[in-house]
Amino acid sequence: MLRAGLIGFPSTGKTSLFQLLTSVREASRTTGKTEANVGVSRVPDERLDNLTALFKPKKHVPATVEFADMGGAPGTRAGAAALLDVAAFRNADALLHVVRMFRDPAVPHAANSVDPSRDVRTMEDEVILADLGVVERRLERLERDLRKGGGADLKKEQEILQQCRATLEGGRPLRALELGPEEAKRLRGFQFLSAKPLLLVLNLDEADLPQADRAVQLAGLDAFIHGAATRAVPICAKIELEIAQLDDPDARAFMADLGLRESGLDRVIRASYDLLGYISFFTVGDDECRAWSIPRGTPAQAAAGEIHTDIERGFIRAEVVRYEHLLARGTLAACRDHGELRLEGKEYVVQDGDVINFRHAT
Ligand SMILES: Nc1nc2c(ncn2[C@@H]2O[C@H](COP(=O)(O)OP(=O)(O)OP(=O)(O)O)[C@@H](O)[C@H]2O)c(=O)[nH]1
Ligand SMILES: [Mg+2]
Repeated sequence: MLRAGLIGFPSTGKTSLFQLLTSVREASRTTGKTEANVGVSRVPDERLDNLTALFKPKKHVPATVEFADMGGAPGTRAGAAALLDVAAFRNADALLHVVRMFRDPAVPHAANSVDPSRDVRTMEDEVILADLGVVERRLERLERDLRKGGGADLKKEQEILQQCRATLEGGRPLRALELGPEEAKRLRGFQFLSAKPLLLVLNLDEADLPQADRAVQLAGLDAFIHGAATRAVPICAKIELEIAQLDDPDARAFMADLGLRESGLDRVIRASYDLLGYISFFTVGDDECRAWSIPRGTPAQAAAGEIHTDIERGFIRAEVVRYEHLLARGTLAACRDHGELRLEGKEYVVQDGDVINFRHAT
């Protein structure tokens, strides 16, 4: 499952957003210790809804994203160095930086003024500094070990970390580094925060909602989001809270009044999913219709492992049909009759929207 950590300065709306995204109303407050509250959201997917309408299965299982919000006392431990102590953040696949754009004078701002581009830059610097600390400690250690006569492997690690240090000292995040697969693999173990893809969640003022499409420009972040693995998505947590309290038809009417096509939460979840380059494939049947998440470029056999390691191990072949074809024909048999059901081997690269039945030995 895909994991995202919510970071941000105090009172920017992290916990509000977390509760909205995960429907965890009462976040557990652990005092003293650094712990994160973790919750799960469903990835909205119209395709799965349509497949469910077609198969009328007993169960319908959407893809999910896990979100982590910093627990503990509100307004404390927002700094990036603190996040390094918390496994849920170190292990995250992506960081979601909740950026305050709402102006409400009733909610004090940690820096006494609302300035999204300053906050984004400051957080980036903190994240870079936290990683630099990790790099420097490791480099010192490596130098000692190399003096005692370490091998070529340590030397290689030193070279990569020196490259990281130069990048970080230049004020650039590690996600900006272009690494080969070998180097990327070596760095993965360090779980650097600045290497994680970054989604800026711009928490708009209600009054700015009509200009949501221009949120990035309003925030002065055009240049920033051109960085590698960096995106932005606008939302208004306050409005979303109001929508969440309405029944479905009322919520839709309210959204239409505001000119919103989809809920901001759906946008945040989808943007996280896109940022990470994840795609979905589907399994269908009378028992269950289900969406599975995999990184783009995953071969069929590895995709089978997402369902069960036994299916991966005993993989024979994948029966694949495009979602669009299945929806148009109505049944798998009709797709087969029209030559739209393909048999693929283990190297087949699974495509977004594939409906797959894995044949496997037991
Ligand atoms: N006006 C307005 N207030 C908001 C919005 N989002 C959050 N708030 C308010 O801001 C305050 C802080 O919200 P939280 O969600 O607790 O913020 P947080 O980032 O988790 O704060 P800490 O955990 O204390 O750092 C609460 O009183 C919220 O009701 C918004 O979009 N507009
Ligand atoms: Mg909070």
